[in-house]
Amino acid sequence: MIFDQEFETLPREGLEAIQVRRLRAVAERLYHTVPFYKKHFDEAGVRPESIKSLEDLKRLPFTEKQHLRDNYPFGMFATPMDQVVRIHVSSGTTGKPTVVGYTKGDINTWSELMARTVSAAGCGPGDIVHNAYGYGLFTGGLGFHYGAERVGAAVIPISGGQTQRQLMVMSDFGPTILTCTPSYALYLAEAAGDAGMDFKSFKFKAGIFGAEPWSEEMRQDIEAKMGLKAMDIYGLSEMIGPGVSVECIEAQSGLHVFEDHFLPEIIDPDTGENLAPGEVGELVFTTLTKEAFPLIRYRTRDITTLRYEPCVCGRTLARMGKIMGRSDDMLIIRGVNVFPSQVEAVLMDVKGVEPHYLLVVAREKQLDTLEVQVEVNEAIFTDEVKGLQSLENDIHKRIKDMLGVSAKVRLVEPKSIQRSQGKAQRVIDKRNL
Ligand code: DLL
Repeated sequence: MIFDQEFETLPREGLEAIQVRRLRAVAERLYHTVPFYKKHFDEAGVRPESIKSLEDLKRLPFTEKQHLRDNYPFGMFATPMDQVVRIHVSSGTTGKPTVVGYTKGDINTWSELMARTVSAAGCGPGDIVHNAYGYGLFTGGLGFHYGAERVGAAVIPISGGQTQRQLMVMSDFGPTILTCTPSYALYLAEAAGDAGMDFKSFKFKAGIFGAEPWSEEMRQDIEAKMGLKAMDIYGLSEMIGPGVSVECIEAQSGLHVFEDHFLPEIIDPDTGENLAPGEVGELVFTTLTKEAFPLIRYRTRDITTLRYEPCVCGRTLARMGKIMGRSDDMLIIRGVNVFPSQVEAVLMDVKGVEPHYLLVVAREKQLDTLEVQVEVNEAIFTDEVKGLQSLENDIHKRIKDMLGVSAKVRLVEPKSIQRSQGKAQRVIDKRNL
């Protein structure tokens, strides 16, 4: 279902004309309202009035996470505080969080974008949305809440945690759409099994999963175990939260970027040069309609691709690939670049292995070591030592062949790796880099 028929299917020339107009307006507004941007533009020697085409975007300087830190908490806001009606933060793990603000208009835009998002997964009036993204400072819970209400669906604002209660609600209320992180979805499925329930007997038709990386192989596993269509959704607090891009249920092939609000680019993370469609690099976004917290060429650190062919669903919006990882959580192990999602893809292809794993990176005698801990199912775990040994060897070989690194593989007992109710932690890096 396409929520916004006009804007999601605009011919590209029409879309680009809107983008240029909005780009120039936001650059001008930031230049005059946010001291950081005035200085930043002046130092780069660009005047916002000189923006005449999308090509001119390249001349604008990047905004980095550090700039947001330097202006903590409200220094990047482009409206006075009496216009701000909501504050969220990004889910950083260390130090002070990044603070983001919304005007009434921003909340309205966000609700529209989330309405587009849930519609893309087939959610409309009559659906019941079991929303297990965290409510609070995290953008996930409230973002989905407003979008689901906007399309006329009924929302169960259950938030994360209290897994047993979640199962009771799922079984008694019959929700049709599940929204949570992919790792929490798997945990819910597992907990249902433990409680003697068959997750597939619930009424879910689709799940909208995101906020953390997950591989195509993980999708297949989730769909098979949970009996629903598993859709990928991407977003980040600095843009708006969830509601930046989403897959459509028709193709499940790339995430449609809501380009009339967020202008995407892919750059080489080392040189900052723009890359061609299809090339792998870092995603950069410019907000085109945000009022309280607009950003120009914000470096997300997320690694993916962009392509522009129209989709079978009818949307003309560019599609980004699944996020392969972040440039800052890419592991460099003995000089080889490894994304945790690549290891995940290898593991998920092995029979008997469960989608719960942990990568432990350390350094011994100046050499990096990678240990891959992965759970196996009960049947395999109770097998003889010989069977386990040969499975370990098999995984070791696959990782070596696919990624070019030697990993120590440790098969661990079912349910021994910590489950997450929000974003999963997959990597422990013990090196002091
Ligand atoms: O995670 C917003 C969100 C909520 C997205 C609910 C989707 C669903 P932050 O806490 O600011 O915002 O974290 C943003 O999470 O830069 C990516 O690194 C990662 N991320 C988000 N979605 C995906 C995804 C929310 N589908 C950061 N695949 C982003 C991979 C994702 N990584």
